[in-house]
Amino acid sequence: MSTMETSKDDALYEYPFELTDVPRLSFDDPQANRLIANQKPVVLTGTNLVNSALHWDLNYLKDNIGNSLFTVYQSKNRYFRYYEPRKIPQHKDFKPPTLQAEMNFSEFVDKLKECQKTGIHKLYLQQLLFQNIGERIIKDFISFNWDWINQQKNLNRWGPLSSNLLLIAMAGNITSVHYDEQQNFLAQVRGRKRCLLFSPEQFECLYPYPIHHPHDRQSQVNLENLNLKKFPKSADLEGMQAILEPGDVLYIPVYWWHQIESLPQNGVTISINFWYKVRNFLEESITYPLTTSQKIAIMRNIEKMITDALGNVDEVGPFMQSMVLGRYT
Ligand code: QVQ
Ligand code: ZN
Repeated sequence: MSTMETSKDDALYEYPFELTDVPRLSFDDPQANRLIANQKPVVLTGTNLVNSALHWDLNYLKDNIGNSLFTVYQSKNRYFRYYEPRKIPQHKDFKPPTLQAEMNFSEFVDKLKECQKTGIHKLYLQQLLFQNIGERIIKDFISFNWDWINQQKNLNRWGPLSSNLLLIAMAGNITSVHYDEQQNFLAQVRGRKRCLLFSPEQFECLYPYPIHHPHDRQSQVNLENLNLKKFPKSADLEGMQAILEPGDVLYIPVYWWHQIESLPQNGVTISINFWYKVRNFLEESITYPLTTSQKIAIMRNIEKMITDALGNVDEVGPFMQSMVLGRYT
């Protein structure tokens, strides 16, 4: 068994590509801070970041989180691939892979019990924290280790905290592989999560959807069923993996691809993420060679500009092909 697997992980799906372990270091290990400074993934132990939430479970949250509405995604299978509703009008044939509903927490708990019994649907509660939630939860939230995480933000010259997402998943849920444009500390509160990470350099192996597509930033590749005919370069994938336990904090660097699976166990998994904006690198003095992240940011800007200039998403592909086929290929 690799160092990653423990007896309870016998059933971990074996991917057909290499997965090295994400380093797991104490938060006060200088190597941990070096990895974060170099935008490399690391699992941090001992941060106490969300220790004040480690007692959270469904009953406690139901009794204390208040009556506000929560966004809950429902999927017919275990996959939750994020999509942007505002980009759907440009893609008439797009079928949202999940249904999105708003409900209060006790409705969510009831629906969860029903889904766990029937096994027909999977649910995923994903709600930005701090929209008039109960004061017990606010007390727990205020007790997060903000000193440590603010120090990380300042040390690494990140932008402001943009949001905290409360994530409550059923066992088996998979958030499909994608990248975000923000720095992220993913804190595990309850249950265990298997996180796969791929560096931004693997961009060509993961075939992201076009920027104007509702699945912008999401990979077209199904890691559990590679289609080498359609996506031949996915054969060259090389990733990292981390199994998060309660109290662990995974640093997911901006533009790093990640797929998150809630491991089988009794009950739900609970996580809280901390997304930080990154400074616009164009405001910084640019040094060469450019980093891959900077090149991805440039590609995104060019794709947006072409899409806006053409005013028709169907023309973007042919336009870019005419620019490069036979000239740069
Ligand atoms: C999960 C992020 C992770 C979460 C779903 C969206 C979150 C994410 O499944 O743990 O924090 O960047 O992708
Ligand atoms: Zn993400």
